[in-house]
Amino acid sequence: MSTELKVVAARLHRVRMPLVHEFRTSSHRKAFLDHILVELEDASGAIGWGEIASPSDPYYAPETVETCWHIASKYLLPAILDRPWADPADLASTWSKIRGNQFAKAGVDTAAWVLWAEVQQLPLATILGGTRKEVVAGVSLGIEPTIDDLLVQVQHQVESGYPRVKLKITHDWDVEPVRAVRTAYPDLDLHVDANGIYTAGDLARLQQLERFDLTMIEQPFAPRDLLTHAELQRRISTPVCLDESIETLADLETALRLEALRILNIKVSRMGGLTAARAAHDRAWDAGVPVWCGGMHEFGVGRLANVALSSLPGFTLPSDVSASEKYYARDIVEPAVTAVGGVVQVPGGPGLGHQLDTELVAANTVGELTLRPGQE
Ligand code: OSB
Ligand code: MG
Repeated sequence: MSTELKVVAARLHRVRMPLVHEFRTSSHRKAFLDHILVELEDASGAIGWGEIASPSDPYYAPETVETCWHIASKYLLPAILDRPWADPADLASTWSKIRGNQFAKAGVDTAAWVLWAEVQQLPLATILGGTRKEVVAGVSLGIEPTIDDLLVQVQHQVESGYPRVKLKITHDWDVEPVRAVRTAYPDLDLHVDANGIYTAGDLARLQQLERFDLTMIEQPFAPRDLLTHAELQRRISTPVCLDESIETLADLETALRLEALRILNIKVSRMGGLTAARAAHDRAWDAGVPVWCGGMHEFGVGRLANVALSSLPGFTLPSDVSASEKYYARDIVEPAVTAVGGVVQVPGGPGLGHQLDTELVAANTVGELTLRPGQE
């Protein structure tokens, strides 16, 4: 479409929401999240929302909520304010000189996509090229105090209908919990995620996981350690999946060349937005690598962007797009995102397809900033 858009006002809202269940990985622990909602307003008055889903601390990626606020308010938003554009990909190219800062970029890029969809009155999934009407969700379960606590969580999620369960693992929480869950659920689609805690010295330990018929082992080694991922993949038949390692298309190219992965986790946040996430999907599709959409405990805005992305044809594995209620007592979108039998409907309405609960957002806002042209 040739409509020209122009962002005439941009707002950042730092919103704090408690998780219904504390979440622990090999690298961090959290009970509440501060995500930054990005609100872009077009000259026509249309609004697009995006979500910067950075964790508070730099343990998953180098960014924090404060660095995202700084980069968005000082660099990303000033670069796009008052600048005519016709396609969200044009906007992302205005900040091509800004290195890294993928989470901050992702929130602004998503808001631009949603604004574009709103102006065209089309669903976000449709303008991305999505083909599915519904997407299959899995759940990601953190490290629990005991194996019995973990089994309670798995039982709850399996009874809710989720067909795939991912378990967070670390040095003292790998073979035993995986054995316990596999014994209780012999046929469950089960995978593990180490968030990069292991090193080359742990290859033999990771090989012990082979016997549990896992769908994949996600990010066993540090993000930049592609060679050890390739070494593990040569030694095991369980597919290695990369998450933290892949922040750019060039990272994906290198990993494919090294045969360091057989499955790709695509996160909108980690790739720096929907434009790059879709490009990663296209490249993986060409390479014959199945993909799924990872999550960062997004609030409703980021969650619906993940659902839209997951409707692209290459997302053939269950994605971390569980229902809102797994994370939040009340989500910031109305209606909340729901899953029936582990299946989430792709919204058919324009933009994100759900309304923002502006009252809840206002009640949970802990910081706000408005930028207009000339006032940056
Ligand atoms: O590695 O996928 C990860 C949450 C925070 C940081 C890293 C990860 C995760 C998850 C959550 O696994 C997935 C979800 O949103 O349900
Ligand atoms: Mg992961």
